[in-house]
This record gives sequence, C-alpha cells and structure tokens, in this order.
Amino acid sequence: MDSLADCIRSHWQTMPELAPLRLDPDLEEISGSLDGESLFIRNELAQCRGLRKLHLETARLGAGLQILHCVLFPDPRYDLPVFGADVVASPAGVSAAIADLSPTRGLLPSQITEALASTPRHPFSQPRELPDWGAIFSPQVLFVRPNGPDDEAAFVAHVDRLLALLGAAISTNVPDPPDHPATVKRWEGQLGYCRQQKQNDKTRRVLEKAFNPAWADRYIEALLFDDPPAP
Ligand code: BLA
Repeated sequence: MDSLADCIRSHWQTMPELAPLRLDPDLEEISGSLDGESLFIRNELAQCRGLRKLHLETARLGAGLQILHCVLFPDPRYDLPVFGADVVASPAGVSAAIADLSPTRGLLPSQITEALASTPRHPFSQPRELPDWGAIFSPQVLFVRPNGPDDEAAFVAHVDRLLALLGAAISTNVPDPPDHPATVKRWEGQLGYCRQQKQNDKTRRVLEKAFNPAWADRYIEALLFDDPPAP
C-alpha cells in the first residue's frame, strides 16, 4: 500500500501545471469508527493540464481493512482515458487489486492500446472476475488477488507503467473546444464511468457501516464519483 501510494504521488509531481484542488476541509482527514475500531481516511486532491481531478484516498479501518483508491479524471476536452485503481487489504492479505486506463469514448487512444499490447504481463496466479458494472473498464484491465510479494511488486510496476503512459498521452494531447462533438462524447463517457462505479455496493456498504447512509451517499456523490461538470 505504501509503495503504491508513493508511486502514484511521484507521478503526480511530474504532471504538467499541477495545482491543488479545493477539498472541503472536513473531507481531508476523516475519523470514524467501525465495530468499535477506529477508522481513518486521508484524501489528496489536485488538478493539472489534461486532468480535471486527481484523487488519492488512503483509508485504514482499525486493525482490519486497508484501502487505497485512486482515480484520475480527464478534462473531457482532451482525448484521455480515466485512470482508476483500487486495492483492498485485510490482515489476511490483499483481496482485490485493480488498475485500469478506462476508455471515455468506447475505446482507448491507439497509442495506449499499442503500448499495452507490447508490454509483457506478469503471470498473476489469481485473476478475478469483474462484476457486471465493470463493463466500463478496458479489455486490458488488471484485476487480481495478489499472491505474495512478487505479485504485489508486479501490480505496483503495472500502475507505474499505466501512469507513465497517461503522462505521455497528456504531454502530446491538444485539447478540442468545449462544444466539439468529441469533447461532449468524452464527457458523456465519463458521466457513464461515474454512474457505473456508484453501483459498487461493496464500497457503499463499508462507508455506510463506518459512518451512516446519508454520509456515505454524500461522500460518494460529492467526492468519489461526482458527475463531471458540463464542458
Ligand atoms: C471491491 N471495494 C471493493 C471491496 C471493498 C471496497 C470492501 C471488496 C473487496 C473484495 O472484493 O475483495 C471498498 N473501495 C472500497 C471503499 C473505498 C474504495 C470503502 O475505493 C473508498 C474510497 N473501486 C473503486 C475504483 C475501482 C474499483 C476506482 O473505487 C476501479 C478502478 C473497483 N473495487 C473495485 C472492484 C471491486 C472492488 C471491481 C470488486 C467488486 C466485486 O467483486 O463485486
């Protein structure tokens, strides 16, 4: 978890025109309790050229669950995918590790598809099935239960590669005007991505239990998967 968070933060530092994004002070660091155990959530938010919102959430639920959640939402004027990663760990190990560059217009930019196709993949021994709402992810999505330190290091290396590809795509991208049909299509694609992610009951259940349903709803709607503003 720590090396993954460090990897993500170091990529943020290389993004062009990186600037802080305003975050409700009561959402920066959140404390709660779950089954008598303490809960702690930390949120980091930024923006840069090409990305309307970079979000990293690291959470600890007592001695039990540890979660890393990261989504980089593109500015729809740019032809860029959504980067998403989620890692869920318990004392028994990491149960879910997912990372993807997800298309916002049906398919990924060809430079990214080609780069991914030519990168050899570590042979993860425990691949996982996507839930139905996971149709938003690309065909190249990585979703595994890492089994040991080699798998864990390979997952971090994969995220590193995805973020390098995204960074390269940002540096060569020329934005379309806000009213361009391609911009509108990518905005609709991002809206669909957020709607599908909100169907993940596992996230909602953990937040409802740790806080309460109204709080969980606000957190999901306003911070995790807020609808992208119209271009
Ligand atoms: C699964 N997400 C989970 C699980 C939990 C959470 C408890 C079940 C673990 C398991 O199946 O092994 C909880 N995730 C959280 C919470 C947050 C969070 C509380 O991010 C708070 C911020 N989820 C995302 C993103 C992706 C994602 C960005 O937030 C992908 C890019 C995917 N999480 C994802 C998927 C599953 C999951 C695909 C498995 C769902 C399933 O099998 O039904």
